[in-house]
Amino acid sequence: MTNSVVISGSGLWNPPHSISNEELVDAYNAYATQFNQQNADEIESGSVTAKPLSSAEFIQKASGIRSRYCYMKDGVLDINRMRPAIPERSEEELSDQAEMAINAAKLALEAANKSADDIDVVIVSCAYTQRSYPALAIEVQEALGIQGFGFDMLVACSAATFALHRAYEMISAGTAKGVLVINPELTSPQVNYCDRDSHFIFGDVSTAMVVEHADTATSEHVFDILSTKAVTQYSNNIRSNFGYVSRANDVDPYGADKLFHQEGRKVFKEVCPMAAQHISEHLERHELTSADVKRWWLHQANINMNSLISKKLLGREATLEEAPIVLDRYANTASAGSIIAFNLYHKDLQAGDYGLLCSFGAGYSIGSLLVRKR
Ligand code: CO8
Repeated sequence: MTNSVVISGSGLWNPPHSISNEELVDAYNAYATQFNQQNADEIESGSVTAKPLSSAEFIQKASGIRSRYCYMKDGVLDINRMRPAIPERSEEELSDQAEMAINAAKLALEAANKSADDIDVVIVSCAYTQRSYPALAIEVQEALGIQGFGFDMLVACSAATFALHRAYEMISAGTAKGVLVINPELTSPQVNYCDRDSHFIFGDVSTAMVVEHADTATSEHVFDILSTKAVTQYSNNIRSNFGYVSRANDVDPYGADKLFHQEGRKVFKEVCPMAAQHISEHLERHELTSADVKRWWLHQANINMNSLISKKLLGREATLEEAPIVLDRYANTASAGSIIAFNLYHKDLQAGDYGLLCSFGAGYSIGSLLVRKR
């Protein structure tokens, strides 16, 4: 056996519902107007801050997002609810996130030409899991009939790349024969749809990848993982305080600070140079430069971030062919963004072409994989 580790297939599943900027802004503005009317006296006296109005033009210009998928549209656009209405499932039913995970996993297995017998590790890795235990990965493992083990990982926007790193290491070490890395990004329950600055950012989606030895790979599009690189640096600029301790803190477990919130400008300024430096250093390890990379599957948080990072790397704006953008249709899907870009834009690459997957986000966390088409 050679020591080569490959990505041999990927899967992408999106929910059937989508919400355009216009629909989202109409609902938010109706909610904000109602809030301002209902709190007119307090706003007048200065004890309550008026809700500012949102704008679809701003959203598209500031982020590049036009639309996002939503696991459950019901409730999000209801100005008296402003959160998805997801019915609770019984303990005997498949959980929502496991179902999302399985949908993407089946597509990845099919693309990789693999069955459950070829997999012995399942990693469910995403920004949130809907419960702490039993692990979603074990529920997915059971539903797919996989023998071996599974575990969940949380690394916010870098969950997918960091899990691929673990898969790469397990295959390299010979402790696994086939790893299924799945990212069921159910973000909508954590979005504060009452917050003008962040109500538009996220979408729901599920992605998956199969990682195995080159010697067992039989699919049409196989990518050698040449190396991985990760870095984290603590920052409070992207944060969610939701957690099991809230109950003991005697606070509202659904307050605004328990949902996603960020200092978007600071994130932009701090993360772009970090990501560009990280990628350059990763390429230098292989005596490569940015010009040698045919495809950039970058994290999809904001189109202006990707444009700035690619300018720092290439000295010019990357073309859409070089660095595909999917966030116009999918929005920020936490860790799934770069995997969606890979899934949709890898088949045209030729043998020997280099590609780079890179995530950047909360933590801060940055993760990259340098790959080469077989
Ligand atoms: N409509 C109209 N105006 C608005 C809106 C809106 N919706 N929102 C803000 N404005 C206003 C602001 O109030 C401001 O007005 P003023 O100048 O009067 O103060 C003006 O527009 C400009 O505001 P900003 O400076 O905030 O706008 P930016 O140009 O910076 O764009 C962005 C805001 C789009 C948020 C941008 O800063 C950005 O994308 N930054 C990077 C964010 C990022 O990458 N975050 C990553 C977070 S994701 C992650 O790590 C994973 C977390 C886990 C997943 C969570 C799932 C829920």
